[in-house]
Amino acid sequence: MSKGESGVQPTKVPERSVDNKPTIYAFETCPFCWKVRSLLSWKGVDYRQVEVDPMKKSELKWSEWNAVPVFVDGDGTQVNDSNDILHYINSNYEGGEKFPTSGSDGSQDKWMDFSGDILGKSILPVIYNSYSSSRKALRYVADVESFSGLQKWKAIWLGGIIMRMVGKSRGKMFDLPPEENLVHQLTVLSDGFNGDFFGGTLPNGADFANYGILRSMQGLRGWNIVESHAKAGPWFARMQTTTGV
Ligand SMILES: N[C@@H](CCC(=O)N[C@@H](CS)C(=O)NCC(=O)O)C(=O)O
Repeated sequence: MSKGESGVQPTKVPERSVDNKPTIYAFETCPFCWKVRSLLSWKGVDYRQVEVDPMKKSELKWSEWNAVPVFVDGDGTQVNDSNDILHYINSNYEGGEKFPTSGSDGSQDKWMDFSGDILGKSILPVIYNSYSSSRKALRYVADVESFSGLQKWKAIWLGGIIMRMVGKSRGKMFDLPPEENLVHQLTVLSDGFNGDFFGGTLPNGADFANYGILRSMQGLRGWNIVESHAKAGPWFARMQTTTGV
């Protein structure tokens, strides 16, 4: 559980924006971070990513909010929590059509909440289904140049054990077994599509939020479930083409 407040923070932290560019503090495999990355890419924003050590989170020690993503704009504005960050970027950046603001479209709000409350929790027991699939998901750290050898080892081996436990506990939230539950939740998700996207002919906040969650799974255990889903699979492909990530 994160301390601190979600949303736009009262104090600016310009020293935390890399090269004075919009900067996202993230883990490569974090589903919530992919939500933000997909919107930034769709808008064509030139941004920087600081890879946070998933075990110690040392790169985030300066922030009271100690979960990723944290967004720091070029002027130092700090925004916490993925849905708040999506709304901040939507309101403050040009490029692409703007989607409804928070609270102004009940359906968009509902599906944005679904991304974290249900879909984000449904993918974890599928990806982190065994110690070996958990280590596979964490193997990306081997390529992070800023991490030491020991950090990489800990992230893969200790992180693998922790994520396996997290996967198990998230699995208990649902009645169905993990794979069947994911299929079911993708079918529930598809009910929200309004033509090509949740937003109709263009993606809205619900599209970026749910796409990001699923994008974090691409190439990992269970990815075939998303790819082969009759409605969510083609929607995912449309979102990938549209966002370019
Ligand atoms: N509600 C937050 C959830 C963020 C979250 O749970 N991030 C995970 C990574 S996927 C995290 O930082 N976990 C580490 C921790 O909370 O200590 C959001 O939507 O941004």
